[in-house]
Amino acid sequence: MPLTRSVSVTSLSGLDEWDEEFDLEDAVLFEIAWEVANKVGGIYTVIQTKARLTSEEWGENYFLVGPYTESNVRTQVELIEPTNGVLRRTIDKMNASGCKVYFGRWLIEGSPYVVLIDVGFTAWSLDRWKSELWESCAIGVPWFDREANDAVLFGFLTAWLLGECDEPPCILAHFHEWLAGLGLVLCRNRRLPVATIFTTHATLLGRYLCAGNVDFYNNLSQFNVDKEAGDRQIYHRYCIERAAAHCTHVFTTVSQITAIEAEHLLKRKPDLVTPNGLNVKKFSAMHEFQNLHAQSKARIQEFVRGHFYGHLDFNLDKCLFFFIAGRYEFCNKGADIFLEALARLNYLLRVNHSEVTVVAFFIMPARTNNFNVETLKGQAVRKQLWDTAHAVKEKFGKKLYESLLVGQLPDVSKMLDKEDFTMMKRAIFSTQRHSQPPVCTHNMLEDSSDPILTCIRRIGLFNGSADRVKVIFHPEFLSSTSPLLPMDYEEFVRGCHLGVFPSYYEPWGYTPAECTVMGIPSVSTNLSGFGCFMEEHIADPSAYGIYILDRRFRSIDESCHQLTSFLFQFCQQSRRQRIIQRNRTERLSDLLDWRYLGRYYISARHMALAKAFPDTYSPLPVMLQTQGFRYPRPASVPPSPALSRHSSPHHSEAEDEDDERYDEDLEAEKDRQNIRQPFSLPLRN
Ligand code: U2F
Ligand code: UDP
Ligand code: G6P
Repeated sequence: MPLTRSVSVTSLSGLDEWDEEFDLEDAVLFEIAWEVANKVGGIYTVIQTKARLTSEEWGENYFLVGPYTESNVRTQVELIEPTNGVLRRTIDKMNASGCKVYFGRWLIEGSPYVVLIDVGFTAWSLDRWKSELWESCAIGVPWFDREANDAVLFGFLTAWLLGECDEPPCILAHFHEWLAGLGLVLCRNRRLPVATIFTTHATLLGRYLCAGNVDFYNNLSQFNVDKEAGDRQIYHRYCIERAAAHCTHVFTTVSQITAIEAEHLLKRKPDLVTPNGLNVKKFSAMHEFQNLHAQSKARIQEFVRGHFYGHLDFNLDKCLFFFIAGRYEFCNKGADIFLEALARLNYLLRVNHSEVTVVAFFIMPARTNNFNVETLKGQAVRKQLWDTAHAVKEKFGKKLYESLLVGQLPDVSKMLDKEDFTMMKRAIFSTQRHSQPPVCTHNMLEDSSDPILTCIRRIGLFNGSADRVKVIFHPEFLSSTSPLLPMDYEEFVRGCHLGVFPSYYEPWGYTPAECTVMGIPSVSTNLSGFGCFMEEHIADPSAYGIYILDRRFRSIDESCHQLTSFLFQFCQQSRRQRIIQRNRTERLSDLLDWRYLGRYYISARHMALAKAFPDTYSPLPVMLQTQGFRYPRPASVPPSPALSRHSSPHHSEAEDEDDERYDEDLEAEKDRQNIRQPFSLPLRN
């Protein structure tokens, strides 16, 4: 076991460097979550993207612990013999006592070791463990809550695993979310020599209360938490979550806003905020991400050509693609105010005779029974037109070639014959359509009560030809194998112009963060962890393509109004302004890279080790925990791109592109000369 590991952060352009040696003795780190090698929601993204950095730091002494599911293991995990002697003995012992515990490498960047526990295999112990839980912690779990039953099994099994690993002097166990939290409670209850961290990515009550149309943030301190949990039949889950938050040595949440929520709803103030990062991949060519935008946009344009066949009366070159994506929580994710703002934008673009058309995509999974015929037909018609054009082009080319071979210029009137015209006329006839292009790409099971469709019916955004805003609802996550829109989510995001995430409840919000590292501007809110984090770190976020909507101090109507003005401003930008803005957005990637944000996890780990093993460890100096960075206002242009002036009197779109690199270099140079303003992050309470 390596005795000392060093953390070296040296290549983050502009952000403070951190090159320290931390003495970790021979500590072992277990990170425990229900979403290890098991994609359910955002916690999977946290663990999967962080794995490389944590593996670099902890090497052979890092183990992720999660549930075993055959399908996940088949596609993501290479099962191997345990490499660590203590762990091998522990796993053998557990397996000899009627458990099924597997060991392997998770095939992601960093290839971390995983210990996967088959909770179903030990279901025979459920009743016994439930009574033990009742006797030791007074938490009673009802039989019908399957997820809570899994939490009990997983909790007892992880506590068993950690209790058996008795050889290394210092075990550090990091538990994520209530589903894994019971293991922590049991470790403490059994007084195991384990340093513990509990990270909550949202609170159970917060999620439930917000989904129920409660004025959440104005009443945070007034909720009768036990009653609210009881009314929603989640009292037992709430008890597990609250017990984990109180038992742990170090309690963390993903954002300041969730820290406040936790303080009120779980009654413990988090010790530290551990913001979520991403594994940022840098391209060797600076403008590579711009090229990728152009390529992906072309593929979205193809889809739009098919979808709007027969009604393609708008200029695709002046068409902007907006999108919202994520779990289908209509109000929590802000789909409600996005639709309202789109209706207002439609009006503004019309009365201002704008040439811009906006296509707004809603990518939110709902219950469907497959694609609808009209949508599939659109793509078939487009393909047929393409094939026809191609066939005519081939014949035309051949005749032209023959003519040139004999030294003659072709007689243009004879290049196309009657048959060609018939074929082309037939193709044009097939594009006739009497209905409007559909709003929804699938047959919805609950069409009449679906919140997005109901709202669209009310505001009347039916993809009419006079509408400058068109809507496409794709109620399924994207996939490169789809017959309709064969793109994976990342490609799709790259091809869009703006991500719109006006969430009301969003502890962090990976979707706008993902947009940022791909250089795509986005709208988030000051009620989302990401929005607040960016507001804190950037002097003028909107100049960097980070539009932060005020949903905290404004009414819904005012927020809609502000969102409409963001969208309208965005539509008024020239191509050059969009390109420059994308460059700026992409420059923020370093801030969201685990190589920068990983330090908060490091701090949390040291804090926990110092609390549990004070003779061996001391917490990191405060400076290291709070050092921060603030992006200055871009030096070269006024704050809002919509207001920025052209640097020469007139530009065509083509000239705009030529100027792009020059402008960007100039701006980067000015930024370099600008003094970085040091600041202190109030992340530590
Ligand atoms: C937070 O996201 P989560 O991943 O915690 O949120 P969900 O994915 O909605 O998970 C909440 C619960 O819903 C269940 C899942 C959890 O108990 O097991 N669930 C399910 O059963 N089936 C599904 O298809 C999806 C969920 C937070 F909300 C974000 O803002 C953060 O970005 C994220 C990462 O910190 O954590
Ligand atoms: N996402 C996806 N496919 C899609 C749309 C979204 O994989 O078609 C992913 C997206 O990349 C993001 C996650 O869904 O990582 C949503 O995470 P977020 O933190 O925004 O919300 P959560 O669902 O965790 O509350
Ligand atoms: C990228 C490409 C350019 C292209 C531009 C389109 O910057 O490198 O070649 O013209 O995207 O930008 P737009 O915002 O109009 O999609």
